[in-house]
Amino acid sequence: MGALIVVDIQNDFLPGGALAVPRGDEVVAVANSLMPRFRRVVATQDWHPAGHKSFAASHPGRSPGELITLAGAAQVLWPVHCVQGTRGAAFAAELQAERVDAVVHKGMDPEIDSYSGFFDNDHRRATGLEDRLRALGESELWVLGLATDYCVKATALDAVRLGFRTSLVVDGCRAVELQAGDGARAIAEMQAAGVTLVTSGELLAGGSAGR
Ligand code: VGL
Ligand code: ZN
Repeated sequence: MGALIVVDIQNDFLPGGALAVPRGDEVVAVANSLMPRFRRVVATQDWHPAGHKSFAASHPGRSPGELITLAGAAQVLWPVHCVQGTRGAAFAAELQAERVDAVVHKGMDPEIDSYSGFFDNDHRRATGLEDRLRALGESELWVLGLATDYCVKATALDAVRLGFRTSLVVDGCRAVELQAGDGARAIAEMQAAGVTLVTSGELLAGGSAGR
């Protein structure tokens, strides 16, 4: 039993995109190599309405990288990114999206951000990912994608909290790193929370990873 969760491998998070993750393009080949090895592949897409409150442009006088309070919590302001239906929100062209069994959208509520594939940032509203995985009978998850220090971290932390056996495919992730070291800190935090660290090489050598 096992499902691969492919987090936010979208054009806007690749080099040249609106919220480019350094070397974010390198995770595409890792995802492509692993997807055929899993019985189930679920991909998340950051899927914001125009004018989303996580965009600096939605707050006159604010710039990307600044912190504000949104829905009672600290919120980093981002460049406009992953607006529903735009090219920037589409999966990376090289991603073998035909291998994706289900797509879960997040970040649609204009008033609150959603880093996790499972819940909005206040944990009040679920995206449907948990229900989907439970309906499929999946209890063991492998997570990769973009970005390590935001959506990958939030997704993996929620997964362990929800009781899924959760592994992070470390070489299948890249970090934004607003502060140097954010990626390594995120990985340490996931590991401390009970996430197992693996590499794609280990999974591929194991033959039928996650089956
Ligand atoms: C993400 C910042 C804003 C991510 C999404 O996918 O990690 N980061 N929206
Ligand atoms: Zn976003």
